[in-house]
Amino acid sequence: MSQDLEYIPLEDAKCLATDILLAAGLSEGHAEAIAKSVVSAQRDECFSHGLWRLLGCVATVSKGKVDPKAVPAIDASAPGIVKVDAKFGFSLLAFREGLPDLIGKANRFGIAAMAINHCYHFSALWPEIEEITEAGLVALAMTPSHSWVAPAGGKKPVFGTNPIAFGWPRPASNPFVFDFATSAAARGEIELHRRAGKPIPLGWAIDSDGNDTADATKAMEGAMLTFGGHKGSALSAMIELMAGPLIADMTSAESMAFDEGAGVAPCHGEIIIALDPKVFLGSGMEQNMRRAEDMFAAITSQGARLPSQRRYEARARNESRGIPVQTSLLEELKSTLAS
Ligand code: NDP
Ligand code: PYC
Repeated sequence: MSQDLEYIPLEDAKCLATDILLAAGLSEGHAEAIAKSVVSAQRDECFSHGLWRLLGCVATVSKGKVDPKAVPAIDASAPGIVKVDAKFGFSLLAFREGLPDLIGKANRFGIAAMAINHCYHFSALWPEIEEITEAGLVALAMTPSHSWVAPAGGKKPVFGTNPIAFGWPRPASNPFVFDFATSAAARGEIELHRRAGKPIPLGWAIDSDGNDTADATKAMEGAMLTFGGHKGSALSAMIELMAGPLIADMTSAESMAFDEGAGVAPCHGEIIIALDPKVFLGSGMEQNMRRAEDMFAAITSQGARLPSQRRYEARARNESRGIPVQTSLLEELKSTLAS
């Protein structure tokens, strides 16, 4: 597959993504919410959750799994909880619809959680985290996926690639944000290696006989591995529990069974927790936010980088020069409009 890159204006990328999603049959709300996420990821050079994901969205719709026009229903009746039933639509519109209540409750009670249920989920979590830090809140989000990942010490998939993301608002800088899969790499990374015909690093996955593999196809047929051995494994289990049974939604294994071999986006829940430092700290807000800045300075002053720094640099670069897209991917995306 050609790795040649083209740089396309941000607005063109948004229009292309929206057109593809509308042509696939998604409602305007879903198309806008999805386009915003995948274009942001492409802009920030997070390619595993960028424009390429549109192909998966189109397949998820064409296989009749997702409701492309689902209207999320919000229940904000409990004090610190917002429940959003995505009604088997994609997750991003449900997040957008529930966000004002999540922020309002966090401002009021100091802490609030949003449970999104019955959603097809394929996106990076940091765009959601950034929307919460923009409101001055600390944020934590997590979600299961499909059971592709073996627990540490085992060889059979139980967990999803289960991302966890955290954000801390900073008065004079981009927020501190990290967002990573609890597998050694996101499945999207392995898929991109497969598409490019490249080997994957050892330690990411085992083949179906339980042997280490650098072959992306064999890795996808076998089992992925957790990051950090038992530590990633325990975090992954926590995510299954927090965004599964705690919110009465599917685990990654249940999502895989629900898929019935269609091979489309996972369907499950997501939990997002927001904390308002103003409520925790009151008059101590400024002083304590300064202490956080001291910690960031202790990291960066020795040449270490903060998570998301690479992403923010890519954003600054690409907002003016256009966002990088592989020529072959661009052609593949445009061809979905012709079919
Ligand atoms: P990466 O391993 O690429 O990066 C994870 C995080 O670590 C990023 O915040 C990154 O910041 C930071 N980071 C990387 N290198 C360094 C470094 N040297 N020093 C400090 N920080 C660093 O992510 P993954 O492949 O694990 O995940 C990619 C994406 O996949 C995530 O956005 C995640 O949400 C998504 N995902 C979604 C799933 C879903 O079910 N919806 C499932 C699994 C993953 P930076 O970006 O600046 O490099
Ligand atoms: O890259 O692991 C992944 C993933 C799963 C669901 C969406 N992305």
